[in-house]
Amino acid sequence: MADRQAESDGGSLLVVIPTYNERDNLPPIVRRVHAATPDAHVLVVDDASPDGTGELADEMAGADPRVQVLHREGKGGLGAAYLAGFGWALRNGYRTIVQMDADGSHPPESLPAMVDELTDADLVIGSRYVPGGTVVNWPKRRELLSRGGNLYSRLALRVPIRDITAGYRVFRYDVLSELDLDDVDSQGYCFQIDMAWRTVQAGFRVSEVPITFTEREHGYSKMSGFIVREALWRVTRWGLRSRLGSGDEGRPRDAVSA
Ligand SMILES: Nc1nc2c(ncn2[C@@H]2O[C@H](COP(=O)(O)OP(=O)(O)OP(=O)(O)O)[C@@H](O)[C@H]2O)c(=O)[nH]1
Ligand SMILES: [Mg+2]
Repeated sequence: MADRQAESDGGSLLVVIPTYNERDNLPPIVRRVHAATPDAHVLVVDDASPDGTGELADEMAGADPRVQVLHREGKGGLGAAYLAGFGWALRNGYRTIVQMDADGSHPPESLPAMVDELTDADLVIGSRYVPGGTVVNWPKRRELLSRGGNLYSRLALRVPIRDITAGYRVFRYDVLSELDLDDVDSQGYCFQIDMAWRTVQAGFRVSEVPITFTEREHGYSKMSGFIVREALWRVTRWGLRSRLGSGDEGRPRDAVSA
């Protein structure tokens, strides 16, 4: 893995954007991030995209000191890319770390509200399923699957998070530094559930802020039978383990707010 390890100039908010073939989407999303939060730094984590997204990111970094790039050798999956970005963020001392997809599904315009919410929380989730949140351009079948996955996770894990599979999040430094990130190997949607579950179990406060999630206009969905089965199996196992363990491994319900 080539890591440019550019030094942070003291900016405290880092937006981690993983990319795999996102040439068309990257410039507009970074522009929107800086329009919404001018002081934010952006870390693009590119897995040697065949379409040249990594080179484009380097050009953007050359033109704007707020943009930096972490190059990885090959496609390693979204979870691994985020974990690499989180490690980089911790090493560079960022206090607030955002995860945001490049495809425009996660509106940068909601970032100020999400960061504000961090005064009362340690992890803020940009949520489709709290009042005010919504999904644009999703087939009914996809929404049902997402809602079903969230309902199942909420019941199995007994955490009152409405959108635990959401990928738009703001973490405090303390959360990511306390969790054992080396131990996280979940893929796809399960990565999001895994991180939220670990955050809850470590006693941190989770809050949700409504967002408008817009499905990407170009490209194809990564949703597959494998991703669904992995999430179902792992969530079931975690839920059973917490029930059979101390009996109350989760935190008090009132610590999570929407
Ligand atoms: N670095 C890196 N980024 C990835 C990889 N896979 C996906 N991404 C990025 O992760 C973000 C989310 O991926 P998407 O393809 O949008 O996946 P999704 O949102 O789960 O599913 P759809 O939008 O429905 O396709 C995007 O910014 C992708 O470019 C990967 O293997 N490596
Ligand atoms: Mg997407």
